[in-house]
Amino acid sequence: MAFIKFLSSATHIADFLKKHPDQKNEPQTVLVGRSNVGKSSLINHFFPIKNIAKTSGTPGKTSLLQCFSTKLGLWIDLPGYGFAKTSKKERFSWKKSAESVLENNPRLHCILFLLDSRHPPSPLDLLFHDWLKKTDSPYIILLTKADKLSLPQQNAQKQKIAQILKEDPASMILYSIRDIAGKTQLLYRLKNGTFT
Ligand SMILES: Nc1nc2c(ncn2[C@@H]2O[C@H](COP(=O)(O)OP(=O)(O)OP(=O)(O)O)[C@@H](O)[C@H]2O)c(=O)[nH]1
Ligand SMILES: [Mg+2]
Repeated sequence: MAFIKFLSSATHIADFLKKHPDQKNEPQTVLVGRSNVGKSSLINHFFPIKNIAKTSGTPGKTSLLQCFSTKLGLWIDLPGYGFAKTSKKERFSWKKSAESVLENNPRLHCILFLLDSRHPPSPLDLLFHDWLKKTDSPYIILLTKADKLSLPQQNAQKQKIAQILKEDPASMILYSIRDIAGKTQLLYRLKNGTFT
């Protein structure tokens, strides 16, 4: 699964497609989740080409839609939400960028919704999850940084988060950039189009 190329960043998906008309019909996979949850790291791990997506220990690293051409269509790294230092103006522009990709978008193939496996979903996570349900959007929940938990803890957290979200635990994938278990499951689900 190595092919990936960074194309450009944009504030709105329409601007991006104007600049890259050849990408107009590509199915779009969008990564969503709070700041620092591991979105950019997942891209680097899933398509292992010398850290193509910028990651950071400091939250708020990804600030625009980062668009990548991949073997599985267009992948879009959305800026993380819930970064404490974000101003009102920045939150508004996040909303605009997110809406441009997530709403009324016939090319949207799947939303990868990332949650930290160690913590219960935050109020903003819950809000976004409600939105996914309400809009009947195709999504996969990934529980990131699983390597920071023991195996029994991983399973306990999966059950607990599933209960909070009223999701089937079997539909959620534990993901770690330290091994390939999550990556294998995600690849299978994306190729087969099995979304929640
Ligand atoms: N141990 C471990 N660390 C991880 C994993 N995934 C991400 N991290 C670390 O978490 C930090 C944040 O990762 P990013 O990928 O930059 O997070 P992001 O969601 O893109 O953050 P924003 O761009 O701010 O929205 C980095 O220090 C990563 O190395 C994982 O599976 N295991
Ligand atoms: Mg990022």
